Amino acid sequence: MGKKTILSGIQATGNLTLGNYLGAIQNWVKMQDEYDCYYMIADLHSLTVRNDPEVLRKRAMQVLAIYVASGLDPEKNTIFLQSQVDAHVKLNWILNCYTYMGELNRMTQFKDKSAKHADNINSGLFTYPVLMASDILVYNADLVPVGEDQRQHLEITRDIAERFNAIYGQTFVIPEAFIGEQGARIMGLQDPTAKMSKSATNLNDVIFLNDSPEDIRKKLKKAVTDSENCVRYDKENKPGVSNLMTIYGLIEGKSMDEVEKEFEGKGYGDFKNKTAEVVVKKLQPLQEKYYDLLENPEKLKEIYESGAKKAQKKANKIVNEVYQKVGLIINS
Ligand code: ATP
Ligand code: LTN
Repeated sequence: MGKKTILSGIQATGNLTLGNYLGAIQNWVKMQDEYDCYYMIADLHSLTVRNDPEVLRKRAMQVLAIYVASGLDPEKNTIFLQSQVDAHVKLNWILNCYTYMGELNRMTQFKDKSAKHADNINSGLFTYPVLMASDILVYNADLVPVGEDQRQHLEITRDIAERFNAIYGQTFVIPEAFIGEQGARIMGLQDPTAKMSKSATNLNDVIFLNDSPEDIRKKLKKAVTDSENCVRYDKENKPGVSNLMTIYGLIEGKSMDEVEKEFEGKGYGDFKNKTAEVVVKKLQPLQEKYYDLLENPEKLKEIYESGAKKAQKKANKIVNEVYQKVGLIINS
């Protein structure tokens, strides 16, 4: 049997964060040998909020450089820009006609984003999950590695695929979310009850992957904790400390019990310093590669161009099959 297929992506809406890395990219890197992996930059999804065109193009290249600098090998994985593979948009239209308004109305990300962008509640924001479903189904992906916040979008994807299959016969693989246990939700450093997000307004809430060591130390020093001064995992009552423990544990490959033991009898000062050191150590080599790649736009171009070609091949097959099934006429 061939390798199973994986697809995932990240929007180019800002600098990537430690949440993106620990919740998504780190898992992708682990999967690249075992699976046939498609990793895209979700630049079309980025258009659901307003962007400066030049900034969006720059951000897309930054996301690509982060993918590669994090250890995704462009030879082993198909790495591409969503907008360069037309099949996504073609399938998107079809699937729009198999998705109900009521289903989309229940999406919590739509509610959150409409509250954040009250002046621009566009229909792209509303139908965002249908494009995401198209991204996944157009490769017949078996697994989709994402953070916890994307679970609902995976569920609607499965519902759409099942609905289509029920009408037209077996067409789509029903994909499963792959959500790592611990890194599924890295929280903000200032507000540990909300997820760390690249579009956050309070910069102290977020560690960006390209933050300098000084900034990382400063931000972690300021991170909200509690008055107990005891490194103990308790998400409900100690969300700040538990979040830092998660970050520490994920980077060091340690369980929460092990982290508790390591810092027994030590205060938050020590714990924060140590956490800052492991984050800096993890990000330093990544940043070096990242800046090297950004200075080499030709190399980046080579990666996304050959990625798009490979992706297009697979995606076109599935779109043609869908066109045929719904009654469209395909040019031979
Ligand atoms: P935005 O703030 O623009 O909505 P974001 O930081 O949430 O962006 P996305 O592009 O929506 O990033 O997400 C990319 C991937 O990173 C998804 O798989 C998402 O689940 C994951 N991810 C994002 N933030 C976190 C987080 N704080 N913890 C764990 N995973 C995360
Ligand atoms: N909505 C996702 C980004 C995304 C995605 C996808 C993730 C767009 N298309 C397909 C997995 C599979 C997010 O993380 N905000």
